[in-house]
Amino acid sequence: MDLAKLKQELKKDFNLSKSSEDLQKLKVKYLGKKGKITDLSKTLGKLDQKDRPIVGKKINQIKTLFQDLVKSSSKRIEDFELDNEISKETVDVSLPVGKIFAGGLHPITKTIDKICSYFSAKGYLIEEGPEIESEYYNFDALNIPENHPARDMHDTFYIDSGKLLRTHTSPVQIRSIEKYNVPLKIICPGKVYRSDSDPTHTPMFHQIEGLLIDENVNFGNLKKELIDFLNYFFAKKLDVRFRPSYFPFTEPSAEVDIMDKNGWLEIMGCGMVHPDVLEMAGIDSKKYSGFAFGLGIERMAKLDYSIKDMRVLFENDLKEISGS
Ligand code: 2NL
Repeated sequence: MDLAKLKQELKKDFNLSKSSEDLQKLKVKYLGKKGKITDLSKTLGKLDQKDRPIVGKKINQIKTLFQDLVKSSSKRIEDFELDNEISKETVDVSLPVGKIFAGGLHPITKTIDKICSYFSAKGYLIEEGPEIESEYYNFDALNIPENHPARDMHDTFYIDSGKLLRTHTSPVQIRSIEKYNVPLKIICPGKVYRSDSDPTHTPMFHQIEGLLIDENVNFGNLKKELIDFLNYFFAKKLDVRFRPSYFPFTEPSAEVDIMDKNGWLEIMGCGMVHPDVLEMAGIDSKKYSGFAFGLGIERMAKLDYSIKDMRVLFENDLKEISGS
């Protein structure tokens, strides 16, 4: 065996090795059971006694060379494999980013904020109250006595011993009259509950009611306040119509309609606070008068955000309600 040739072959093999597997194969090829260096070592025994140390030394040199080559190639291959791995994992920072969902407020929340901040800027106090109410605040104080058909109209959820889930936010207004006395300007947003549930009615929905009590408040003041608000809310000059209606707690009462592309659209209810309601709250109805109005938030949010189906507001599918 030509040792110089073997050395050359060894160096060439190592130069060509490209992976850890290649190195493993070389170990087998040269140092395995039938490896080339192993074979050489086996020939030692057949040599003349005097030649053995010389050839043995050369074989050892080749083994050392093999180890050195393994070391240097390992380093080269490791670097190469790492470079490969890194280049595969490269992130192209110039690519456009996908849509980012940063989260946002629910359309109902945004609509409440929009309406409350408008009235707040006009000096109305924003007032909230309990969702579990007594029959007194929800009905009696609002001129809706027991056995009055309006109680059935409201499809009330009763809890027990005279407690119920409020059917409107009006009880908050009665509580506020007791708390602040008059004159008074308040706006009351919140959840209300009625036990009807079908595609257009949910058992829980949101309402905002406004109440202004002072001396010499008249229906003209109410009309101006609501027309100004509606023009602000829809950001355009609207045709507004006040149509006679009935609520037990106001007299006279009216529904407010706006002209929509499909004709008149009922948008809120209002009226002059019934003198009996004022008197029950301890206010002199000869000295003071007031107006009140109420509107459904879901309806307003639906119009403001062009939501087709109101159920979207309750299903909380982020694709439907975020960014709207
Ligand atoms: C509607 C109609 C309305 C009121 C609410 C009210 C409150 C007090 C006294 C008198 Cl304390 N009135 N609230 C008045 C008229 C209409 O709401 O359609 N709401 C969705």
